[in-house]
Amino acid sequence: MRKRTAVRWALTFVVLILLVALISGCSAKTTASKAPTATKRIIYMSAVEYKGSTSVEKEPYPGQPAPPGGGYKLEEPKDGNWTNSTYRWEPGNITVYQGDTVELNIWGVNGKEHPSSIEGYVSTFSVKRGQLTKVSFTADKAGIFAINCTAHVPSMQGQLVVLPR
Ligand SMILES: [Cu+2]
Repeated sequence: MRKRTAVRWALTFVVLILLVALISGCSAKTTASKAPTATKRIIYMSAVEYKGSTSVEKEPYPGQPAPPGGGYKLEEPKDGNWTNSTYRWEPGNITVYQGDTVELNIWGVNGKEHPSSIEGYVSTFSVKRGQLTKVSFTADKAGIFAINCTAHVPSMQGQLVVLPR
């Protein structure tokens, strides 16, 4: 009888130790997501115009005008075909760490000119068709910042994501 009680106590003790180990293991902070040291990030982007077209035979022309601002275009049918297009940054979102030095290299694929800015970082820059525009800055503030082209609103808005260090 005594032996059995001792075994029971020993088992209870082992279970308690395992529970404590499990709970402390779950609540331990993870260190895997630590930011790497500040670095120079060279990022390549493009100013692009996506286009789509079809025939009125396959799909009726939508009729309503495209939203204003120059970011969207909808052209009335010509010879039975109608087209639509939109301007975008490609990629639209870029991510860096706070403290990184950033060099954006932006190629103008379509659109004569894209007068632009990066909220909180770059007050003005311009991307022209067939030219590479370099935009450099130090990402000293964490947050999400709009990359805006004022000629193609609202679709040509990207986001600079600066992760806190
Ligand atoms: Cu634009």
